[in-house]
Amino acid sequence: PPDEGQGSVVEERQLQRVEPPRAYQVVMLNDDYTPMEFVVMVLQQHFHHDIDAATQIMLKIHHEGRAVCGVYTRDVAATKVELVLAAARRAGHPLQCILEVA
Ligand code: NFA
Repeated sequence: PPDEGQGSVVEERQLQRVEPPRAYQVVMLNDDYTPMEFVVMVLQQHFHHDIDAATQIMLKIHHEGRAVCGVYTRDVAATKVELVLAAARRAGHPLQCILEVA
């Protein structure tokens, strides 16, 4: 077996192959009450879309019922869902978003 003592960084990488982390998508759902402007703001502030991309995603949700807001590792995606739901509740809107395995 290769020498594992005093191993170089290159050797360590060859010995420890790891799977990439599973990807999770944050999916936002349509409702009849949340203002379009609020959804666009959330998409800009929490998912870093510019105003044009945020508007397109908001309209896709409005017309198709749902759209992917972003794809992240599990912890980052779960935190985004919590922050978005907290912002929506705070503003009094029923906006929903969920995690899905990408
Ligand atoms: N359907 C909402 C409205 O007409 C807008 C909306 C878009 C809500 C995307 C939730 C998600 N005010």
